[in-house]
Amino acid sequence: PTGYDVDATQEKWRTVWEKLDPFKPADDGSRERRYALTMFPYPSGDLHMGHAEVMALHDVIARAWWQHGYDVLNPIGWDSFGLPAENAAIKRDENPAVFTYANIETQAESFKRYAISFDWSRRLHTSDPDYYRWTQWLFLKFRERGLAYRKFSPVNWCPNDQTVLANEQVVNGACERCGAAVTKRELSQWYFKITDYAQRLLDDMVPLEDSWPSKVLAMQRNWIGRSEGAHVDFEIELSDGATRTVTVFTTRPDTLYGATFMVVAADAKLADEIVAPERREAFTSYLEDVRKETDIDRLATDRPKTGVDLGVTAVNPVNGERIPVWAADYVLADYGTGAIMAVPAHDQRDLDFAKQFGLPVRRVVDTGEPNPEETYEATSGDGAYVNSGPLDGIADKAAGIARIIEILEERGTGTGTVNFRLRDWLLSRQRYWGCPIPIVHCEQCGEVAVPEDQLPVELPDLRGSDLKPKGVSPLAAAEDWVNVSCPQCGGAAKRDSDTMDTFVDSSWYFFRYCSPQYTDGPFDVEAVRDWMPAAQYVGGVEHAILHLLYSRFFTKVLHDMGMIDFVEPFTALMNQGEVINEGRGMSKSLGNGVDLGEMIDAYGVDAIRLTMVFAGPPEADIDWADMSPGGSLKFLQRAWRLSGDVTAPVGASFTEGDESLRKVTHKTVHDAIHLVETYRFNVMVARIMELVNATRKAIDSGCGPADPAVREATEAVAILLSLVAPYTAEEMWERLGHEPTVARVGFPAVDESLLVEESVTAVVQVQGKVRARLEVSPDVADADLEAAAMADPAVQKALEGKTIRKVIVRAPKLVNIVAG
Ligand code: ANZ
Ligand code: ZN
Repeated sequence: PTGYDVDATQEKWRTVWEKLDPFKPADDGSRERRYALTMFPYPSGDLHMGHAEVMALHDVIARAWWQHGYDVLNPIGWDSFGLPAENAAIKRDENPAVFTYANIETQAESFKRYAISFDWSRRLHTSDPDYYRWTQWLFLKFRERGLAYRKFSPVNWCPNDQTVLANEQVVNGACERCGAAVTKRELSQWYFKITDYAQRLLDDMVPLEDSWPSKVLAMQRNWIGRSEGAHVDFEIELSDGATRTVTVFTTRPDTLYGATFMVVAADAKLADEIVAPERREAFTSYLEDVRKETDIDRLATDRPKTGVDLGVTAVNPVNGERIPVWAADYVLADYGTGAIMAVPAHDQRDLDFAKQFGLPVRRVVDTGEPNPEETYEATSGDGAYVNSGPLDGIADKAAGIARIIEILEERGTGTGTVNFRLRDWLLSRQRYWGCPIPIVHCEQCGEVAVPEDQLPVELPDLRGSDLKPKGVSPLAAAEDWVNVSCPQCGGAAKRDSDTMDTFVDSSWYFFRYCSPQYTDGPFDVEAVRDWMPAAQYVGGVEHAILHLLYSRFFTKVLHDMGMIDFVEPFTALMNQGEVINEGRGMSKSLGNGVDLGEMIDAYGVDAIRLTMVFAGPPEADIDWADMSPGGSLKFLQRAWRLSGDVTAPVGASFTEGDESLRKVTHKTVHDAIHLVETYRFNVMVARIMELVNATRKAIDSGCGPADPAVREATEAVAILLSLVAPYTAEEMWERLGHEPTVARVGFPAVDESLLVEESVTAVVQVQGKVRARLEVSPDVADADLEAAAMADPAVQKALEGKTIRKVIVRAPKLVNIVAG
């Protein structure tokens, strides 16, 4: 009955578009280029509601750029290495590639049906040897620059996935993927030296301030965790009479005179090395307990403090005071130097510890608050120094810190320093389905890089039971693969059997998109110069730290290698909200999942896309239970019907059309363009809806369907709708007598003269004398005009001390006030 056949329309236009290939950039410099990037999917199953949302939002931007006349790069690919495929392969006794590439095909088909304006010719998969060849190449380049190295150290270990995890992949002490409690293991692992870039990763965020979500910037800053302070050297008197220097990191060197004990991380090597023989037993048993705790537990402020006295003494470098040295869990081994000077009066953790073990408290800053020595409430504010020798008399923190650093540096017992929370990026994994590390271990030559002309080091064809986690990489057991001759000496050697974290693959894929078939390097530097940095990146806030930090790091290294001339990969970032249902995240256990395929079958692609875009601001969550895809479909049918009612011919002169409808049309187009640029897509949709209503009214009870303004309005609806509902828009465009594709016809030119709001001058008289002239709309209401007159300062002045007797309003021309 509606006449609009959703399924047939989808079928029809997909075929046409595939032939037209309208979203392949010309890439010849004839138009200004813009790169619209969206976070590439992981190929687990088919697309879901979350993909549908992010892609609908992302595509509004890409399609708007096409309509603006830009040459747009909007590529798609797959982040196709990773654990879930490997786990599935073990269950099915297959190679992970089978599951992976089947899912990729399913998702690609769904993306095509969903009509995202991708350039399909640039499709890439990170698990293709053509791709990972260059991941390996980059690894070797990083290594040449000293930015990839191997070290033996305690690492996070997931006992369930049987692999190490980066710090970033440990969430509240649990594995980010499977939720198992993470333990520590001593292993030799590969790292990227991201810490060399800590300061630049911070500094380069400044220009992103207005174009990245402040939340993401704050999370990155916090993760990098820059602290200014000092290293202070204490001499430790060991029980055998020897001494050794221990350096602490402090952000408050100015409180040095208040240090009443020292604390060393119980699990730091140092503690084990300095503990007095008579304290060793107590220390060892305490250390066993500490090993079981997570960092989160250890830093919690609300749990009772624990620790052991190590039985040795530290000497304060400025006053020679001898203070006891303790081991405790609240000091972390891998932050700062793993040792602190405890200043209980001005640090609550130290104060709690002092109280627990009866250690002295000495105030050295008088902040005007009650004395912490009595209250056991540490004070951390500014104030006058007391009990602090040369600092006494100084009245503020900054000056105090500067002065004590001067003193320490003069005496050679300390230096001002900056400390970062950021750790190097642990990149090796003991799993199969990842990019092999292109290194050979030779007994004679040690670590040897695989020569560039032998890349890629391809994965051997393993399947099922060969892949079962064994604590060492399954690749180590692939004898034929792992045993090679050394590229340097020709002797017997073994390949490195670890694979890379998949975040390595995703740290540079956006460069590859610029020249995906390039064979002389990871990317063609000229293509990257043409397209990058990406003008817009759209994706989930769950990548606020890991992926975005790593990608920024890679970009800086590529810059330093001289391959690119910019330092930040993504000029603007947008984080979409989450699609939830009945107020909660969708999950199998809650039974509230919504199937995207079923939704599309029921309402059509356009109605789902429109619902996603119209739901609210892009960054807000969408509760599907509150959505009305049926309502969206009804609206699309209304819009579609307009295209059948228009009777003015193609090419009719719009300037002869009905002026009031023309004004609505031009104002809508003008505003819609602005609304897209400011990410207010939902408001833009609301405006299109208003234009549809105005056009319907004009047809039914206004200028009628033959008026050129009706054609103009309906064409504008089709063009604007092409950003959100591509099938409906294309169908309308055809019914209006045009050739496909509406997606590339360009935004209608806005006639500025039609945007001017008319106004008339209203005169305000008091006692017959003109006191003010107001510019008002011709259809201003009497009450509004009266209020505007009364608010005018000149009118108020004229009325001072008088009583208003009568107000005569003749909108829009006159307000006459009688007073006395
Ligand atoms: C003395 C002091 C006095 C401190 C005072 C604070 C206040 P952020 O800002 O996080 O860098 N600290 C240093 N290394 C530590 C470790 N490995 N584990 C736990 N705590 C550690 O904090 C730096 C401050 O945290 C340092 O400054 C040190 O305590 C502590 F009134 O030194 B402070
Ligand atoms: Zn060798």
